[in-house]
Amino acid sequence: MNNFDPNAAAAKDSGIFGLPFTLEDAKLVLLPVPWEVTTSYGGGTSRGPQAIFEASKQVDLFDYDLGNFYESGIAMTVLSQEIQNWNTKARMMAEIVIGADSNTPEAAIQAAIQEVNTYSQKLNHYVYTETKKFLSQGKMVGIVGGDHSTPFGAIQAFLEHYPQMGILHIDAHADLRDAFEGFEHSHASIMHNVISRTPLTKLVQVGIRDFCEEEYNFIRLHQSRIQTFFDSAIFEQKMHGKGWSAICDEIIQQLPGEVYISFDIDGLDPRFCPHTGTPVPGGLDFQEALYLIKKVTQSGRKVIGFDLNEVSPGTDNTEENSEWDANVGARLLYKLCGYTLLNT
Ligand SMILES: [Mn+2]
Repeated sequence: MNNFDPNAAAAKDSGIFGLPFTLEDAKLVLLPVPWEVTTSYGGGTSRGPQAIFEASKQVDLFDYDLGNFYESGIAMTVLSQEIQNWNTKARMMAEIVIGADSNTPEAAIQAAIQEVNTYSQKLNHYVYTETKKFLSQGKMVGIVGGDHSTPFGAIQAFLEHYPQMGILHIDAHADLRDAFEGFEHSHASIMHNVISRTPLTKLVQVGIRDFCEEEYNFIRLHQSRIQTFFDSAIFEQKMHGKGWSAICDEIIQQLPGEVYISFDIDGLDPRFCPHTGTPVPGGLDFQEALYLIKKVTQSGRKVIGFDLNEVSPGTDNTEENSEWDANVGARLLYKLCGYTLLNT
């Protein structure tokens, strides 16, 4: 922090948000996971962490709601080259499955699915181990995806540390599909995996507006553990004159005292994330999402950690293409850091 001027432009070799912290002196560690193996529609989310890192240098450090929380220290780990290599190899295998037609031998499809699943397990183990390491050091942790399959290992590690925690899941999709396209750890299956493979007791979903009947039935089957605030139900309440603040209170009431936030950027209105893999019309306004998170902390609950995923700079690398999504992502990430650091 010596010689650091929070009001100046970010130095060239600075860390995330232009900050000078090392992993050792940061209270909050961000783990980037450049991974998009199972995405089936628009691509680019594996480059999300790098794009957010670059855009983060433009974020003003002083925050209207949270003051100078950055002083507790925020640092991002170096992007793992090994994970990027796994991503490339597993993606090639996934494309065999996604692009399969009637001429593709069934054995080739099954072998490719098997290989993708093995890479996903390796990825989950990596994210679990890294998260566990930092939590054991007494640090807070945030995951920066990548697609929405990336936080599974982190959620496992958080649950070992905070067994009573609940998940606040902001997303356009329910993500409750069982092994979508045969991939056990598909981005569309993250919360199915959390419910079926971890002891999590409370999943509270907000903004959900794209799901299949099987997912709807899964929610009803697990209604003691899953509470879903569908986007169209939220909209209808608003049309009947109910304020967002009162709706937030109902959402928050479902959450336990310790809250992990799993934030898929496509939970927001697509104008905030036009290049995300699977945009859906409708969704939350940027300020509505922030207000919900603020109210979680005002209720006395603690945000203990988070993931931010599906931010994509697009695939054609033009500057106007890449900047906006990452700009929104970096600002959202900064707020998530701030509300998490309130606990320190
Ligand atoms: Mn999702």
